[in-house]
Amino acid sequence: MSELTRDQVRLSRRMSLVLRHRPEVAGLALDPAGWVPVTDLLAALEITRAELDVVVAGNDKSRFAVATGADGVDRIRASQGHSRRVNVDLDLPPADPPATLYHGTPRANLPSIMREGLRPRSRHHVHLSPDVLTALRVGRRRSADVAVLEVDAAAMTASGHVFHLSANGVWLTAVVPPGHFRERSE
Ligand code: HQG
Repeated sequence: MSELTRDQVRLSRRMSLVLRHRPEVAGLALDPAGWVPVTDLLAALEITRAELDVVVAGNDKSRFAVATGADGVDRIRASQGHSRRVNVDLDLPPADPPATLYHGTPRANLPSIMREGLRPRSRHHVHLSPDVLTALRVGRRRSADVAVLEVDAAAMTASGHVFHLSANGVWLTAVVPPGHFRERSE
C-alpha cells in the first residue's frame, strides 16, 4: 500500500463519485454489474492509464477493481459503496461470514440504530468490517466519538440473513435488525 499524493487522493474521490454515486456527471453509464470500460473513464476524467493505475494500486482500501472481459476490454468498477440511486447489482455470491463482524458509527446514531437496527441508508447494503480497527476507522470518517457495534453474524446466518464479501474485504448485508448486535465495551 503506497501513499497517494494529494492530487491522487482527489482523483480517487472523483473516481468514487463517478463509479459509485453519479456516473452521469462524467457522461458515463455503469453496466448492470457496475463496470465501465477503462478507456471511457480515462476520456471522461481526462487522465492517462498510468494515472489511473497508480490510484487503483495505491488506494488505501483497494476501492476499485480492474478486470479484462472475455472481449479483451479492460473494465473498472468500485468494489462496494454504491448509492442506492445507482442501479447496480455487483452479483457477488453469498458468503459465510466470520461469527462476529463490526460496525463503527458516530455515537450520536446509537438511539436510532438501537430502535431500527442498522439500515443501508443511501447505499445498497449495510457495510460491516472484519475487525474492530477497521470499524473504528470507518466511524471516524464522520465523528471523533465513535461506537463500535459487534454484530452476531453467526446468529444472522442461522436465521437466514445473506452476506456477501466485496473484493476489498467489506462484508455486505441488507439490514441488521435489533437484537443482532450490541455495543462493544472497550
Ligand atoms: C448509520 C466507506 C441512524 C451508519 C466505509 C453510518 C464503508 C444509522 C451511516 C462504506 C442507522 C451511513 C460504508 C439507523 C445505519 N439510524 N444511523 N437506523 N443505520 N446508520 O457512509 O457504513 O471509504 O452509508 O452507522 O469504509 O459508514 O467510502 O455507511 O454511520 O466501507 O470506500 O448511517 O463506505 O468506504 O453511512 O460506510 P455510510 P458506512 P469508503
